Amino acid sequence: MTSPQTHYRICPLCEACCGLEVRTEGRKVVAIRGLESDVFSHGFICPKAVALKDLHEDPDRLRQPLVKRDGRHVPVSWDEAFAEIERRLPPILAAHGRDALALTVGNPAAHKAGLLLYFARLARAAGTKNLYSASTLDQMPKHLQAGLMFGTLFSIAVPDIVRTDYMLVLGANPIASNGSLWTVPDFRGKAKALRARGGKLVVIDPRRTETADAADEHHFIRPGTDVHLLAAMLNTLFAEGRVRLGRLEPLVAGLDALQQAVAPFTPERAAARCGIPADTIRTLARELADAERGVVYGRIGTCTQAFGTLSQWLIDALNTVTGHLDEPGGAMFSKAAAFGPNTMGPPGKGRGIITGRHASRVSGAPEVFGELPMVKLAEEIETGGAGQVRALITIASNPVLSAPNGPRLSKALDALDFMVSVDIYLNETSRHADVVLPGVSPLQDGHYDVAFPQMSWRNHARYSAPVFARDEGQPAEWQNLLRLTAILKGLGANADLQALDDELTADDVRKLAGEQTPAVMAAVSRWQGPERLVDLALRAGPYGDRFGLKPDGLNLAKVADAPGGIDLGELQPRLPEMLRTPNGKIELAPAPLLADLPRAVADLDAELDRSGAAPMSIIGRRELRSNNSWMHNLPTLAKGPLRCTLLMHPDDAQRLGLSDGALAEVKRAGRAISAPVAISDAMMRGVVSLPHGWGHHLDGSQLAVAAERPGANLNAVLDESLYDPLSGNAVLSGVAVEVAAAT
Ligand SMILES: Nc1nc2c(c(=O)[nH]1)N[C@H]1C(S)=C(S)[C@@H](COP(=O)(O)OP(=O)(O)OC[C@H]3O[C@@H](n4cnc5c(=O)[nH]c(N)nc54)[C@H](O)[C@@H]3O)O[C@H]1N2
Ligand SMILES: Nc1nc2c(c(=O)[nH]1)N[C@H]1C(S)=C(S)[C@@H](COP(=O)(O)OP(=O)(O)OC[C@H]3O[C@@H](n4cnc5c(=O)[nH]c(N)nc54)[C@H](O)[C@@H]3O)O[C@H]1N2
Ligand code: SF4
Ligand SMILES: [Mo]
Repeated sequence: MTSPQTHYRICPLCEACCGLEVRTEGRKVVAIRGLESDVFSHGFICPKAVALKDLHEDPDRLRQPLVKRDGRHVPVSWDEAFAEIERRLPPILAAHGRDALALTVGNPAAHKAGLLLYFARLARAAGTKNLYSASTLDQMPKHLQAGLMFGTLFSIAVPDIVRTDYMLVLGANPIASNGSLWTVPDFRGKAKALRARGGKLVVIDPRRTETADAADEHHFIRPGTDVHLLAAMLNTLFAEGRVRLGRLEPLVAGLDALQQAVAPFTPERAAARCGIPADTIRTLARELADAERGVVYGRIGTCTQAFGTLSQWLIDALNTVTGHLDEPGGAMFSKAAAFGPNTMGPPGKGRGIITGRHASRVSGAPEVFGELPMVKLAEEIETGGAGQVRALITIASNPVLSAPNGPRLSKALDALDFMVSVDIYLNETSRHADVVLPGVSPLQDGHYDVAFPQMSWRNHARYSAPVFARDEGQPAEWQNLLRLTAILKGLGANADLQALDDELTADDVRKLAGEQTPAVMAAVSRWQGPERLVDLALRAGPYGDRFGLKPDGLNLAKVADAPGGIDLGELQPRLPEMLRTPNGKIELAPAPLLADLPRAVADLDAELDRSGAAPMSIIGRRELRSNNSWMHNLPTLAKGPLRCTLLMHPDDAQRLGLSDGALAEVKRAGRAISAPVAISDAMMRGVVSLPHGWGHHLDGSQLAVAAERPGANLNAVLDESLYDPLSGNAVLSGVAVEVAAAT
């Protein structure tokens, strides 16, 4: 008998980053529950956490590399897999240049310190302009707006929910999603407390969501029109003399330009477009302005639309002109213990951001934070000529399901000369790969959240060590990325990885500590790989021990010795210290946003098709027991009612002759999917909702549980030609489709 043990693990499955207690006996997981003593999540979890056991034990989870031979994937040794990559990839780059290789990185990388930190190294070594990520299917508008207004991509203001009296939520459903670009475990509990102390929660969404049900008020909005609502709220505040900047007055640039910019957006004009009455728009503006402590928060519904970046801008413009930015109970900035770009360099001023340093080859879409839009990947593979993408490495990314027009991308992947997938499954995307390099189970991996403390409801530092040792011979994921880096640097598949890692880490340290490099390297030498980088970042960070100069400060050893983490206190006002804009001000009217605004003004007067045959508008949705495209193979989550259903208002169902459970066909541009209808008056009329991440019926995948109920791929009908030109973000919401009874 092996004795039971308990371990601490930060849940890697969504942005809430809950602290878990994992009980094991030998190599078996016997229980997973929320850790009550976690300083950040206090025991909260959702049903997905328990599925980590399923994930760990999933027989379909890859444990050995695969190489495609004669169209079939066969297991090979690690050395064979890397030898195959070395044999096939460098000649393509030698013949066609660095841009012939594209890299995509997906959502799980944000939850794996090893993947995130070593992807950066891989991308640098690749030296290609063709970098793509899930960010342009998700939150790029937010990063761009944060960069333009506050100076860095991670300067994201989050609601100080525990102290607010008024919260306006647009395009987010944190009760199902558990929050995004805002790390906030137990949103439901915190929202309940808000209301219990007399506060008010208002939700704007084309569906009356779980979050709307827990709110005081909900308003339907026509998908894709938040820009009009937000601009009209600002218009109201200016018209009624309610703008108050408070202590931010000397820090704000562009107030007059903002006032002029929103002038065309009267509540009456906006109402006609967005479907929310003018009086309601005025009331929302007044309530926000009158709230002692109030905040506006907008998430994916306001990002994945044609006016994504404009909407993010106007959200923080509202927070600023109502005096709620950087105030307790308003929209505040976290102060991360490590990796925070707004904690580095001299305080109060910086270089700001630059975009458009290069553009995509075929469409000329501008680079944003070094990335090109995921919607442009297929055409870069398909279109011949110098710079054509001929090889691809996907890292924890499944664009065949997650990007619009997945079928086109799927076909394009078949046309590549060579493809590598770093993934844990043989799925819709990795089935196209010539070589698949499996990652480890999260329980075999140490973890520190690199990204999420930049936007957390409370400051904290937490580390979780691996629960189990890796399987015999299985490298850590960062080691696989480092080995790919070695190949791309021309060092070969059998390079000395330790030496390469030391060299790359010393480069990082040199930038940070200059002459002190040897001393700093010695100080962090107790750790290896990503842990060494975390130790470095913590020690150099705003709470750090400065490598011994501040003995009371943080380092990774201290954080690791505190299971449940170290609390760093509630959010504190950080202006002007956190600004990194060139003029040291909050940019209320950044030039690129002003330049893009005429597009929204033109849309304000867009003719609404009110004829009976108007196409339906389709939006997505998230379900608590699912996560994007890759958790449908876990029995604990897969069981229960069918989740991939098409929600539709009863009037629309009647008009289209569809009854509950009937199969509907959804069509656009000659592509079609079908899904069972679920009739619900929670839908706005004219809008249907289907979750994304389904469609697990494709040949060559190895997902036995998911294939039993494959669902329909929403992205098979969405349109890669639709995107926000500023951020490159895909339009995934409010796309016009035809809906009819399936024949
Ligand atoms: N229509 C529509 N499309 C959407 C969205 C939407 O709302 N509507 N949402 C978008 C959003 S917000 C996002 S973030 C993207 C996500 O887009 P992606 O990141 O492309 O998709 P995921 O479904 O998260 O798939 C992650 C991949 O990582 C693999 N994986 C999981 N864990 C690990 C690991 O530990 N290591 C490795 N190496 N691989 C791992 C999985 O097997 C899977 O192949 O989807 C976007 N697509
Ligand atoms: N259970 C679960 N949790 C998840 C995920 C998951 O797939 N499942 N995915 C994770 C990921 S990668 C992310 S990015 C986050 C996202 O987290 P959230 O942003 O909270 O995502 P959603 O739950 O999709 O909520 C978006 C809401 O926007 C609404 N909406 C759609 N179009 C519009 C519009 O034009 N205007 C407005 N105002 N609203 C609109 C939708 O109806 C929906 O209710 O969730 C994360 N957490
Ligand atoms: S909400 Fe659920 S999936 Fe998200 S981190 Fe917490 S336990 Fe994990
Ligand atoms: Mo996402």
